[in-house]
Amino acid sequence: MTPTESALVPQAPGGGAPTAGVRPPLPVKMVIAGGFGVGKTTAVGSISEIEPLTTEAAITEVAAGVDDLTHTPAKTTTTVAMDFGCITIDPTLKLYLFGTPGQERFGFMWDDIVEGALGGLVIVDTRRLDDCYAAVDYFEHKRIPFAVAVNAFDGRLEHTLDEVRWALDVAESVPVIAFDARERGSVRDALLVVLELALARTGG
Ligand SMILES: Nc1nc2c(ncn2[C@@H]2O[C@H](COP(=O)(O)OP(=O)(O)OP(=O)(O)O)[C@@H](O)[C@H]2O)c(=O)[nH]1
Ligand SMILES: [Mg+2]
Repeated sequence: MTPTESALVPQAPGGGAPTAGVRPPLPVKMVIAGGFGVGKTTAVGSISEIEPLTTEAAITEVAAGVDDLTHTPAKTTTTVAMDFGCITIDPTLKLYLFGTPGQERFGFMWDDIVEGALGGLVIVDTRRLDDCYAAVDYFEHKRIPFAVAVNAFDGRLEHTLDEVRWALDVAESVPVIAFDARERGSVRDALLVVLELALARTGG
């Protein structure tokens, strides 16, 4: 076990050795990030094996002219703190998912939310690429392994993955993939890409 892994293994109450025989799955923290309304809360909700913890609040008129609702007219709420969910990948590994808020005014929370994360999934809506630069920049500067997941709203992408890579100017080492935030299997595949990347980075 690497030092990172051993630091992540939960200890038995009282600080003793973990219960002999049954090893709990390794807990890994992952962040689901991205601009306003790209599908972060939807993605956490689709994959979580527990009822996700959400912090949705009604979008007020203060957001008018700030956040673009043209493409998501049905969206009436926004995340004001974070989303939380989890998914057991296999008996040895469990992902704890932390979704960020998307509105810019909550940007100050991102540092706390990503603390200790092994990797991030940055969700992008190709109809509003302008709203996505900040999240990509954030992960690049933090040096947290991340993948860009293009949410295929209504089953189609406005731009090819190569165009998205070029427009967002992401490094070749950053995977750019297409996914559907509403599909459990699709979110799982996207998370596995991040996991693989993060494990390769930690030498796992
Ligand atoms: N058609 C379609 N609608 C989607 C998809 N993903 C999310 N939605 C809808 O788009 C809206 C935005 O989804 P959210 O999951 O709230 O987005 P978010 O990124 O958490 O938003 P904030 O927390 O406000 O930044 C909701 O109305 C969803 O129902 C998708 O893949 N296809
Ligand atoms: Mg949200």
